[in-house]
Amino acid sequence: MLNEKMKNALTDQVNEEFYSAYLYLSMSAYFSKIGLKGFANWMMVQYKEEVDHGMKMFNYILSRGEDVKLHTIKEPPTEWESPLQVFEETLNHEQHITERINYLIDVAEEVKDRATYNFLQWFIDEQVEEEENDREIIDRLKFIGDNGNGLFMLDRDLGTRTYTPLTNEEA
Ligand code: OFO
Repeated sequence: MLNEKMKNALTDQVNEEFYSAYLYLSMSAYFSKIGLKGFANWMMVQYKEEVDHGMKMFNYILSRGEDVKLHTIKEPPTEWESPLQVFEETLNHEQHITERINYLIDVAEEVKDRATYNFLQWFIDEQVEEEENDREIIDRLKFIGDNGNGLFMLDRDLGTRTYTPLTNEEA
């Protein structure tokens, strides 16, 4: 059993995570279209990780004996002006998700739900890592500026990112 407010907040977060997945899938399509295959790969890995986040949240609600009413996922944007703009938007979005996770923790504390409080710690660590990754890529893109060679090298680096599924304990 979950407190009603807690359950609703977690269910909204399932939607937020699947929207994140959609957003990054759309960004992956944008990068493919402009010929940056490595950037497209990076965003495709990000998409898969967000699906894992959504499923982790979904499975947790079920594990507490609740049903899950899924909401409509809103449509993501499809066009950006530059790779830098994409990653600035990605960082903004992750900062929004961090605020959401902090809100969920506030609710868990308010309703004295220790299990959910513990469950959310994984997401806190994940958010630190995600924001750091985005900042690093933004810094590199700013350093590169209009240098085509630099962009080519970054594209090659981002193309090496691989998806690692969550372990059984994490999922
Ligand atoms: Fe990007 O961490 Fe989930 O949303």
